[in-house]
Amino acid sequence: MTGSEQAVAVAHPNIALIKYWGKRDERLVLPCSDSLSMTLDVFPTTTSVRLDPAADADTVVMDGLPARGEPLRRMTTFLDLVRERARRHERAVVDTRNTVPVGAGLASSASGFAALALAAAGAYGLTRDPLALSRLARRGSGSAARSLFGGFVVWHAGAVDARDPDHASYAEPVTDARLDAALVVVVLEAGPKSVSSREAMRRTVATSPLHPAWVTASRADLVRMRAALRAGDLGAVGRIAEHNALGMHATMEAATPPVRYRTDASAAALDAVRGLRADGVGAWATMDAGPNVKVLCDLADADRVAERMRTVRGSRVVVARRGPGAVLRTEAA
Ligand code: 2P0
Repeated sequence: MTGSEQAVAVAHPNIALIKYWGKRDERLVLPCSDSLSMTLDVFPTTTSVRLDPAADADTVVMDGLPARGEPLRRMTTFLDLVRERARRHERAVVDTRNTVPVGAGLASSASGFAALALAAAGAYGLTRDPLALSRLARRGSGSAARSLFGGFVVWHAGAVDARDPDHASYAEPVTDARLDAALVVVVLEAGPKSVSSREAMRRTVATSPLHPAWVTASRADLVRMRAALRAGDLGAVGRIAEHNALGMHATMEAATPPVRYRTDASAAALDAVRGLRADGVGAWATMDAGPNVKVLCDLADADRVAERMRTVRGSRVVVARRGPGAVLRTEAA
């Protein structure tokens, strides 16, 4: 099969309700445990990939500026994998535009590598199979495997003794979820984070005595989370998600040296969420590799939750709902 030489893809970020924190294989990006997320309807990434037979290196433009250093290296390594699989040699011209602040703990690498995987597979004529695309996106960034799909999504870690571990680790939609929730995104700091999640995970796995216990607890959380989604039980979903996220932060704070993403502003936001619950509003917090807080609540309560979260000093609040999976937008013949 030959590539269509150019493709444009759009993907949205996802927020994990059961977190991915720690790899058992760095090269293949195989996680220590399954994770489960909700894809958002805000902050999409749009990425175009065009093959350039005359070029001797990939060119990447991110948000209008030429990419260099580590971001460029990661994308080139990813394109090398696509070329190897497609048995093609042409270099690519990549243009990627985020609508989310890079490095703000809002998973721009998830939407970024999901869009890049889909666009690169389109341009180089690789697979269109969604599960295969999620495996491919995983190689760019673990959480990207989940952004291939809309709504609630589970990413299987795959059995440790699987014959083909790469094949065994993929994401797929949770088709029996009976929940339509909002995630109120509370941006407290939009600057780049102090420690990358990749390095933070590495350090946690290598040095945190709490990590094995969290992985074990996370497996049980996932089983309970799936049941809660099937039952449409928002309260259970929220409680499990908050517990799982706070446990993840505890594991990294117990690493040497500690990784601490929580700030005073995060603590104020978590207090505001507890305050909402004390007032009888169903609201539960989750946090990722940064100070920002995301609040899960019923769609009907989203405006009230957003209003309360805006009282946290320095916050910028965006209400997100369930968003769509990654799509190819246009494709030159
Ligand atoms: C998640 N995070 O499940 C977790 C929770 C952040 C906290 O996946 O090293 O950018 O590229 O596989 O996917 C962020 O880490 O890490 C992440 P790599 P990624 O959403």
